[in-house]
Amino acid sequence: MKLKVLQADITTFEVDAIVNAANTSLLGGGGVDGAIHRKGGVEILEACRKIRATQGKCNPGEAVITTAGNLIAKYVIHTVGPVWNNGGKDKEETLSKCYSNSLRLAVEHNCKTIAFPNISTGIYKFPKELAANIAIHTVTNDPNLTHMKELLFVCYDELNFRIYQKVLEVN
Ligand code: AR6
Repeated sequence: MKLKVLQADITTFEVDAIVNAANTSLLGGGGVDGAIHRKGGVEILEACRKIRATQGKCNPGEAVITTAGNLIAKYVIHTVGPVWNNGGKDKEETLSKCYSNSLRLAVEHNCKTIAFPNISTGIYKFPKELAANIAIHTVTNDPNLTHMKELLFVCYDELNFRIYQKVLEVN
């Protein structure tokens, strides 16, 4: 099985790419974004600033790639999840794009291992069960998955961890 679920801190992973649940500014924030920038150091922020200067903000659903700075991973892929607000199909599609665009960037950079956090399920308040279903459905149906050796879903909170285990069992 290429897909794995773990409960851990994503900043500690020795994978080719870790994915960051960023915001449109790409300049850092709280949650997993804060943890990645804190541990990864200023190199990541500098790379994000360069991207901002050349291509502007990162829209929800899109992804960009930078160095991982002081982290053990090679790259950080920053993607911007949707803010749930009142939800809707467009929010679901945007979340799905976060996973497919991140996976595409990873493959374009010859990554074989990637770790995803539970994008949008923290500060952006996307319902966890729906988000897990979208994440798993998107990656399992993405042709880019065939290029990967391992794809990890790194859950931080116990509830997400249990939800992912359950959803993966029935898929
Ligand atoms: N490792 C893995 N997962 C983590 C970690 C960690 N170290 N820390 C938190 N999580 P969030 P969002 C989980 O809020 O909802 C930021 O301010 C957390 O339990 O980080 O996409 C950005 O700048 C949750 O399940 O991201 C944006 O403004 C998941 O990561 C905004 O938050 C996502 O929670 C993005 O909100």
